[in-house]
Amino acid sequence: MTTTSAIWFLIFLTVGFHHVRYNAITLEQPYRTAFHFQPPQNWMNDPNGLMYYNGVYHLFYQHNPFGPLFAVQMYWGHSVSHDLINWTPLEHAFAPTQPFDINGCISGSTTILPGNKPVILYTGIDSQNRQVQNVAVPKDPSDPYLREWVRYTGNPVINVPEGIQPDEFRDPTTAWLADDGKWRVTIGGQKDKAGIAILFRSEDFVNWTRHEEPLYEVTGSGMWECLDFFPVHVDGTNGVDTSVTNPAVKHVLKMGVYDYARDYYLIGDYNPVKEKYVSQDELTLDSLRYDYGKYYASKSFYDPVRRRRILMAWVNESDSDADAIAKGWSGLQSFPRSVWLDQNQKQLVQWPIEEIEMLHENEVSLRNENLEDGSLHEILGITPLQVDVQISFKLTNLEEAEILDPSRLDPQLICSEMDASKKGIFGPFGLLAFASHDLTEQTAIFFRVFQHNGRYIVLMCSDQSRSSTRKGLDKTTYGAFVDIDPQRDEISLRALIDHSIVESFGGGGKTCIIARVYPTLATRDEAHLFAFNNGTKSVLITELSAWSVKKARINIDETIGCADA
Ligand code: DQQ
Repeated sequence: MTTTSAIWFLIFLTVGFHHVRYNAITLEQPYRTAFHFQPPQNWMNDPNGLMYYNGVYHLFYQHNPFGPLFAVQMYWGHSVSHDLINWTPLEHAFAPTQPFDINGCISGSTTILPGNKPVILYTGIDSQNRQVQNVAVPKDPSDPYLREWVRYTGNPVINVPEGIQPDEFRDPTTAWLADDGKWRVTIGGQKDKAGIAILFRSEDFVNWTRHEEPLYEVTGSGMWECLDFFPVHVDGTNGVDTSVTNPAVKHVLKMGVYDYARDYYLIGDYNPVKEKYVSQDELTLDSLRYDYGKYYASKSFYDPVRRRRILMAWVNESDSDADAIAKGWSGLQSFPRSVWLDQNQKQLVQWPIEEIEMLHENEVSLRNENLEDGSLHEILGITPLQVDVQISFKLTNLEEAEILDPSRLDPQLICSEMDASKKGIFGPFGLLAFASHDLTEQTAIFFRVFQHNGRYIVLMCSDQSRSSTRKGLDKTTYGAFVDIDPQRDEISLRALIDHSIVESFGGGGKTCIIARVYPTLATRDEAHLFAFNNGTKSVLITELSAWSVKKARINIDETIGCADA
């Protein structure tokens, strides 16, 4: 390059860069979130390597630093936090620069080795497009933020195993230490259409041996990615460190089922001697999911500070690539949730971490208000675009509930056919988020109660069909049953509402649904939040509490337009 062309190239770079910045500053950003994690700009997908180390929480994430759309050559974004609420952006932990990851640094996990030594195991796409597993350690373990990571020169430490396609072997879990003093790690793949959790063991984290049999496999389920494997107490809500195996714990195996982009999980027992996992139930399309809305590639970690297991996941957009380009970003992380085994040992329960309370202000509350057929109760005194709301309903005379058609037991289908506008007997009742004053726009999160096989069954729906006047959005309605007895229990709903996301927890966190929505009328001062009942039977709001949620400091780049508090 001549000197003149080099100067022109520099000018072009500078002008080009400022042009991008200028757009970012002047763009309206009504859909950027206030308390859900997102990077300053561009594309983000899976959370990676969540961990707590020396007083600091770390969140790494799949990032395309060059634009708001997915790219194969992923980087590891890196942010740190003291409270899991406010996050400071750091330099990328990895860029695809080495022969063993030159075509992408994709998902992986952290493990804390004895002596408090963090190590990352991640998938790299190598120069021959093979998915291989690589190790990295902090350059300076005394740096409080672990800004720089050094990749082991002997990478890859695990090559594609025999019989596995080179592009079907990815996303190592956090490793666990077995009684024999050796590490175990499991990595997702598929073999002859069976989803498999391939198991490896190692003494030193560098030399890994494949166990002949997978930890678990399911014929016909297709490729598994982003596995997670962790113990949960059989009794109590405390979390358990990943290496714990004893009769007081059960094990959860979570698999990202690629063909459906869904995170399913199983509960079962792990036998470390036989190196086998035995689940209580079989994996089917109706199996348990962490979340029945837009939610994928989740990852959990054990937080020793509050002795809990925390879960986060990638929440994709529901708008188009063109919208992502206009916004300059794409992708959120779900709000961190504590996760534990339900008392009945049949499912997990999830709940927003209590640190959200540091963002609460303007509490409003209500008790014992009857909602008759067709009533709307506006929740005033909060900021409807940034709110944490909890509401509980009590129902009486349930024997009048509709009978569920036994030929239609698919909850998502029932929710989309019987959307919030279709009157029932008990339900729909719940919340209308992001509602315009005339209700043209509304995101309805609601319940219906049916009779089925001699008992009562509670359906939870998130209905996006009227969430925006805009066309070309994915407005899929989501639904799932909530395992509670409405004769005995109140029916509770909590919703974290944040500009373009509604994260809903039914039945105290037994059923969770995330929806992405992009209102055009229900924005800024024009948005409302209502409790509603559109069933012929009245329902009693026993308790309602709502808080405005202050804006957290999340990866703030002051040059970028952010959602208003
Ligand atoms: N995303 C990563 C992969 C993972 C997939 C690539 C799941 O490692 O399997 O960005 O969303």
